[in-house]
Amino acid sequence: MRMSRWLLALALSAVALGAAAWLFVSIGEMHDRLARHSGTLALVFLALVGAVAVASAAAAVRLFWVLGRTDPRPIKPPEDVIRAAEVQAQEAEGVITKVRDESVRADLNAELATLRVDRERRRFHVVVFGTGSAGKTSLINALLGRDVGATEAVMGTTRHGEEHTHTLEGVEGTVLLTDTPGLSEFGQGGAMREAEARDLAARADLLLFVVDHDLIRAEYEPLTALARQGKRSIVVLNKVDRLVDQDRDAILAKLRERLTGIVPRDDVVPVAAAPRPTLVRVTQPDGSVQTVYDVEPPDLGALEDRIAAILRREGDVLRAGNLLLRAHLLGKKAQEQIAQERRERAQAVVDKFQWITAGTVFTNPIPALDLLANGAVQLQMISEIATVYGVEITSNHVRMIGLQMIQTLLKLGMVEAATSLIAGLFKSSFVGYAAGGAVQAVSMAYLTHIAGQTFIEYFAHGQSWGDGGMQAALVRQFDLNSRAEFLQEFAKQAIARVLSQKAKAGRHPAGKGS
Ligand SMILES: Nc1nc2c(ncn2[C@@H]2O[C@H](COP(=O)(O)OP(=O)(O)OP(=O)(O)O)[C@@H](O)[C@H]2O)c(=O)[nH]1
Ligand SMILES: [Mg+2]
Repeated sequence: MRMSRWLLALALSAVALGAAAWLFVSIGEMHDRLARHSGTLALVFLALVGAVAVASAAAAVRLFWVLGRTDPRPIKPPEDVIRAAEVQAQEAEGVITKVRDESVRADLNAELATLRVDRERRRFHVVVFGTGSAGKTSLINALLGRDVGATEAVMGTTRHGEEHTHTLEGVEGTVLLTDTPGLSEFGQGGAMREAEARDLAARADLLLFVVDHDLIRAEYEPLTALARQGKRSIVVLNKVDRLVDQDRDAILAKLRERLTGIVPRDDVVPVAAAPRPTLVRVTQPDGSVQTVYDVEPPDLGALEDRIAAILRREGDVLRAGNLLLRAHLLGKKAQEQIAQERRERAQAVVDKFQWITAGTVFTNPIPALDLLANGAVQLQMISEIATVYGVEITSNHVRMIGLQMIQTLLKLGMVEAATSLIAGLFKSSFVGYAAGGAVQAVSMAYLTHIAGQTFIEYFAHGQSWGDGGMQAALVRQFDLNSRAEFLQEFAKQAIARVLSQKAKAGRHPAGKGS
């Protein structure tokens, strides 16, 4: 693009030079003719021509200067993006304080601190990303000029993201180069490493997507997804030392064509991060011929220029936009952690009450309907789940939704359904325990479990039952919790609990007596 503009400027200069010569001769003739009439007129004419010439020359110089400047002016980031990033970071900070797990909270706070340092200092996060063995670590080693990471022919050499500080000529500020594990690795942990790599890529200010051939599907999909989300990316065709010029150009052309509209042509660049040594024959001064390994230095010129040009021009915009995105992602991560912690605590509440129910029914077998109608256990469970979700709920409200739940369970025939499901299970798997109140105890515990799960969903979704109201929510939970393996495990645990309670109850009087 720039090349063609230069050629055009040169062609125009040649035309202009010809025209100038012709003009010069004409001006001379005109001057002589005027001088014959009046010397003053001739002088005025010359002065006018001189002024026009100076103005044209100034315009031409300016044009060349604009064309010749290596970079257009840097783009300033919009103020509102910077402010929005600040607001998001503050919101994230508020959410993080509610995280209970100390080590997770410390990690989130560390991420927030990094975010704030990145805002104060000019630091660019450049993440090197791509399939296994494309040469990501080799590229980082070459950029840094020293070996910071192991490189191997096999995939899966880099196991975790690693950050290295780098300075780049012509770029004001620090570049933080992040190495990532490869995409689409097979075997254990490959998928987890890929998830980590994608996570790091999502947070990059600038992405270096390394490939060592034309794009495969496993590369095209993440690259285009990231680029479409607005992630600034340079596609690096590595290992070009292995290719003859013609093949290198063909692959570059193909990459550019496939990425039309996704990655600009100038941002697809060839490099050789770690050229393979070649055997060459050298003639010694004594005339003998020796074969030695010739080690070529890395060839990164095009890439370094491109990174510098992008960071100089768009660096601040990229940084601002990305600070906003990272603050948003951080807030979301903290929210997810809180949701998970609450779910775990709420789950523990439900577990506690389902086993209390099992124990109560087992020791004094009362009809299911009586237990439901009494409902004290269920009401207590609702209050405790509400507390986990930080919801203030009146005892009247608790009673109301508790009653509504019992009515819906009855209306849907879930008491019978649960009892027959459990009875069937006892007949087939727990024959010895079928006597006494075991079936009823387990059935009631199971119903408490279903009701508890439904209440967890209700509070987790801001006190909403979702589409179809409480009835649909209950049916969903019944479906989710009626798998044979789950029921089997549930019944096994329930039996163990009631038996141990019974054993304890049996031991007590004896203990007192002795
Ligand atoms: N011929 C040639 N080989 C290269 C070049 N760059 C890297 N390699 C080789 O490619 C292999 C993989 O390089 P790595 O840098 O480990 O690749 P990686 O992408 O970090 O791999 P993982 O960490 O496993 O994802 C090594 O054997 C390197 O020597 C290059 O420019 N030319
Ligand atoms: Mg690596």
